[in-house]
Amino acid sequence: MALIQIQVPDIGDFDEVGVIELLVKPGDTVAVEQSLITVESDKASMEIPSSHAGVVKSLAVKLGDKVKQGTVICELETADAGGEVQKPAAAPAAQAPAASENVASAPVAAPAAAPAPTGSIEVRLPDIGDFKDVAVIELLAKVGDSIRVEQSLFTVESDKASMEIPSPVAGVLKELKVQLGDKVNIGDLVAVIEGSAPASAPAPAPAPAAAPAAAPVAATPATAAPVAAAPVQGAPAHNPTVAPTGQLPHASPSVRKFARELGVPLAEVKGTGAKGRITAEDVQAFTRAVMAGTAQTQAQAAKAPAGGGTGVGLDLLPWPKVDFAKFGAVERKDLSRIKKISGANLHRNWVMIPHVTNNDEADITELEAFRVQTNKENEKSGVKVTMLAFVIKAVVAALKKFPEFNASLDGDALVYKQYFHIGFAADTPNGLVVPVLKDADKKGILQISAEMSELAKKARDGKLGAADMQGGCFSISSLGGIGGTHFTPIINAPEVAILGLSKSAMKPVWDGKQFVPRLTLPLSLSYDHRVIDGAAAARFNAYLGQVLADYRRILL
Ligand code: CAO
Repeated sequence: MALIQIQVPDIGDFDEVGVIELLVKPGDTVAVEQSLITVESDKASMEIPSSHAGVVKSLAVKLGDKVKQGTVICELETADAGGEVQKPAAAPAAQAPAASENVASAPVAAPAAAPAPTGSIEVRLPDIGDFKDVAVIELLAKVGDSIRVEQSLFTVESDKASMEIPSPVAGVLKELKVQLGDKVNIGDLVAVIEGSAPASAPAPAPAPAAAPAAAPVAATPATAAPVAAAPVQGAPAHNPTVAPTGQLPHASPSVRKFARELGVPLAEVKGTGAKGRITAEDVQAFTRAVMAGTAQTQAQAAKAPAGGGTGVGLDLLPWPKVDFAKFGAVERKDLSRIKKISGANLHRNWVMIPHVTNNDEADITELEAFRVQTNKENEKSGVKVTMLAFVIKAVVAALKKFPEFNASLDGDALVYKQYFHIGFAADTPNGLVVPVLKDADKKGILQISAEMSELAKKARDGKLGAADMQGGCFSISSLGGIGGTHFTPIINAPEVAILGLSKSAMKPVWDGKQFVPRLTLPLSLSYDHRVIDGAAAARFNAYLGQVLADYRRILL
């Protein structure tokens, strides 16, 4: 075991660069080459990797610190036996473009110090360290732009660093030879500039990388003088004709990579780091918000329905955070798996479907008498008939009469189903599930009752398979065995309606001459108002009531 100090290696002429991200914390185990911190100048950001493997004992830098070569980043406990202080190896190639060993001491001829070239000048990618195939991630100038010396032309990015590549000469950009996503290497022709003497060349700036910056890097065509652009620190602000650097989201290469892996459009993420920098946490928060439906990417918004609307989230207040234990004893229990899944579905359906509930009542006096009689006659069969079986069959008749209730929205179209699979909500110890009784139109009341009780048992035993819960056209939620007068059931998307049954009760009903006692079943029909009009819902519910009041109507 040895305790060693990891220092900032030679990062070229970068002097006093700011620490913008801490990528490890005490206690973390780091591998060789694993990034420890991210530093940033105004033209480049780079991650500084560890020269050794070990466990971080303490961090010697904090956000906002300025560091340079030799600054201690952290203390690492390594398996090596060795000295107390271990100098970092010469900056690894992958570390940063600016980190080639010879940079700091190399006599760099700053482009602005050279005589201003004229005519067509080929700009080639300078030596940016041992980088191979770095990606062009942002174009900062376009053909026809007037370019100043050291004005950034485009940004490249490796997995550890991103940097802007400035023009070594002033002039008009005649050709930009790179496109977004291109992979470039040292010596690649990246632009052609029609040279002109700059009105006032900026003072020579130290070039952090590119020792051979001023040297021709490839065969020189007779007509054009090749010049390698050098990444320059401290270059002047951009020309207003150039797309502002701000268009490129301000984030470190690792955060960009993270965002790319998740498919997060970084330009839409709000940065909460220093100077609006996007952190990994920002990307995570954005992803969470999109997944929760409280935010939308621009691409999602563009796909919004023809009706228009920005469709951007609900932008609600955050959920209240209360320390309940402050007010009394509490016990915390995780939600069951079923509750988590059904909760997410119910939430989506409630938020996305414009629900309206039509309440009505059915006179089931005769039907109940028939049900009781049927159960008596079938006592030995072991199959108990409940009102729900009759309602399922009556619902099938109503679906046949009002086909838009047996449909699903698919974009701007309505898909009408020619089968009749009816889901029913079943209360289980672990939460709500909705098994689906298939082809209810082809089955009699006894068969429906038998299958329903089989499915309800499977539900309670947690044995329902996925197929048992798929293919539903319309759902029924019956609370009749429990109580209540009316309620608002939530539609089970992509269905367009659901029927809620409450407890039937004897009520006095006026028959034209007198009040008579009638068994009355409350019907609560929630419907998707995008598909079903209020009048249609009232007709559906009224028809259902008529069928339940006189079951012979099913035969008509
Ligand atoms: N009015 C009065 N009594 C009713 C009734 C109604 N509308 N519906 C059923 N009953 C009676 C039954 O006749 C039965 O009485 P007996 O025990 O005297 O025979 C009793 O209530 C229990 O019925 P049941 O619940 O066993 O049978 P069911 O066919 O009505 O329902 C099932 C089956 C699986 C739907 C039911 O057990 C269930 O889980 N219901 C809850 C559904 C639910 O949670 N919905 C809410 C979803 S939204 O959160």
